[in-house]
Amino acid sequence: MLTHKNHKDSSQNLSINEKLVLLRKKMKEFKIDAFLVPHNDIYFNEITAPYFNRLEWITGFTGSAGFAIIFERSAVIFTDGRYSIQIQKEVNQSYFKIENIIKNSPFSWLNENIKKNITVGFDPWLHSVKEVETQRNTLEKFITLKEVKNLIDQVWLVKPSENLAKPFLRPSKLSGKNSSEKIKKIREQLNLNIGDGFVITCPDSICWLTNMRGYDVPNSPLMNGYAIVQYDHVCIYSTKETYRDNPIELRKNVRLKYFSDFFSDIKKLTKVLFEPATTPFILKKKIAIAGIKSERVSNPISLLNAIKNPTELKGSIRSHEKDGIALLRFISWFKRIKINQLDEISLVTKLEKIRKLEPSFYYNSFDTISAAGSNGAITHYRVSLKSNKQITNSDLILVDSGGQYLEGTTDVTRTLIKGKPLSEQKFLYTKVLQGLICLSKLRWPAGLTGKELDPLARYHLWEYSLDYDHGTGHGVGVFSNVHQGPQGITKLNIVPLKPGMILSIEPGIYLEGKLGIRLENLVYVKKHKKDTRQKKEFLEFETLTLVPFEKNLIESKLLSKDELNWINSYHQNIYKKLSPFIVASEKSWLRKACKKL
Ligand SMILES: [Mn+2]
Repeated sequence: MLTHKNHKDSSQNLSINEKLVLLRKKMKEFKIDAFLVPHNDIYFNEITAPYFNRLEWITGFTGSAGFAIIFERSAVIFTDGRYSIQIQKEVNQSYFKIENIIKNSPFSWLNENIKKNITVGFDPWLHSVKEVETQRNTLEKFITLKEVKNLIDQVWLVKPSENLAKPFLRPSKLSGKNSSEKIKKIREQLNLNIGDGFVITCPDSICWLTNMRGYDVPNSPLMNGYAIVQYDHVCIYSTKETYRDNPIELRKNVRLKYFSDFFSDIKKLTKVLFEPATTPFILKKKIAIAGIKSERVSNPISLLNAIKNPTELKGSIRSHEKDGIALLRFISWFKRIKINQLDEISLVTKLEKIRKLEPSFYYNSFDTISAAGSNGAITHYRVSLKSNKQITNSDLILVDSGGQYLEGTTDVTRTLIKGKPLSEQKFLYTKVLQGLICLSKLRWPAGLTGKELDPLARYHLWEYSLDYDHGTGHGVGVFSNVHQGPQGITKLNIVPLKPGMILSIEPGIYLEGKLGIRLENLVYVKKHKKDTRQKKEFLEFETLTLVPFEKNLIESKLLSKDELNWINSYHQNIYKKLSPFIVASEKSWLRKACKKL
């Protein structure tokens, strides 16, 4: 599903400068001095449908995380370390100043840089209740936040269509729990009485609760919509015109209505419950106007959704077997084919073609990253016709990709080489691999968080004053978002790891202008057997990903005996799991790839 996006808006034929002129005219009309443009849509999706890509439209930046502030005469755009090289290539710096969002958030930037009275406009659908309230308290007195219509929409006249498709039901035999059981659980956790309504504006939570999926979000099988959970049923609200005056019953306890009914149905509730961090500010305003009782809660679904039940884990395991077969076909093709026929795009196309052979594969879980040589240093590089690089024998090739299978979601990174590697390439690859092994074989006392595990994946790099500018791992859904919270292995994540959670382990090393190496497996958390002496509960990871590492890049003499044993048994397990499903020629390739080191 790789789309080579055209950064020029051909339909309206406007340059970035012309768009900024139009927007600034509107800002004047609405009497604001600045306008906030976040990346997210009204559902706070990470990957947004083209219809919602306002940040891209006004700045040219295509990354999945960003935020711009447009002033009367200047503008500033923020993103994180993953996109620091990409943003310089995509965004014209004579119009936009570029800032690192981790070092300086947009609001602290405003506090530091604005020294006069200004009014900053924002779209109340795109900023959460918590964000607006916090910022109103922390911003300097002379900076006023003012709700306005989305001004980009006022000037972006030829938008791509919203393209909403009919959702589909996912059988309970794949989800492990039916929607009635899930609704009951939410009712109990939130103490919902008849007449109370819990508002959810997050598609991932809605789809989990109702065992339903859709086609509205690129790379994630989700349906866009808001929902109200009541005592014994859920009502979903979609902007799809078909449901106007024509609500449907999706399941016995799941209704689907048109979006305009959302606020009128809220008015009928005795009490509204919502999570401030993920609910758009507009909701708070509407509740206040209607004078309804409200209560702030944390969304119980995010944790329930993160802890996979045995059926969901079984599905994820199955999807990783299917993906392992696709990857073994891809890597063996890469090794076989003549080098002059290889460029970055050909890898992307071939891998997708191979994955598509599996009937339960829907589409890629994100745009494949295929990066040769120096392009590998651009952490979230996405190849375009312009950047496409021919592959040479000496290049390290970083391929980060994943699939959405009906059974589960995958995400895997391997770094490959065609020719004979240099000793520096082998050294760095092995250091990254040691980080992955260290976490993969770790056992830890129950209760630890991702923040506490993160340094272990960096230990072998830190020893040589090397590091990477991204988290070590993220939570992963089951036939849902490839990035799914609340768990994660990062410097900031303080969610205790619990059995059933799926995470990635993906350390890397990047040398700008030279190379990029990343290795990524998905794992899930499970209980480790108790020791009889202390009887303390310990946890460990079980690896899901079944893809051999690049043997040519492993410097065995740098590995301890334990690390060698880990790799050997990992490879042995791949062969055991995949060989029943593949033909003789594939078996013999895999046998070699998994041979003992
Ligand atoms: Mn990943």
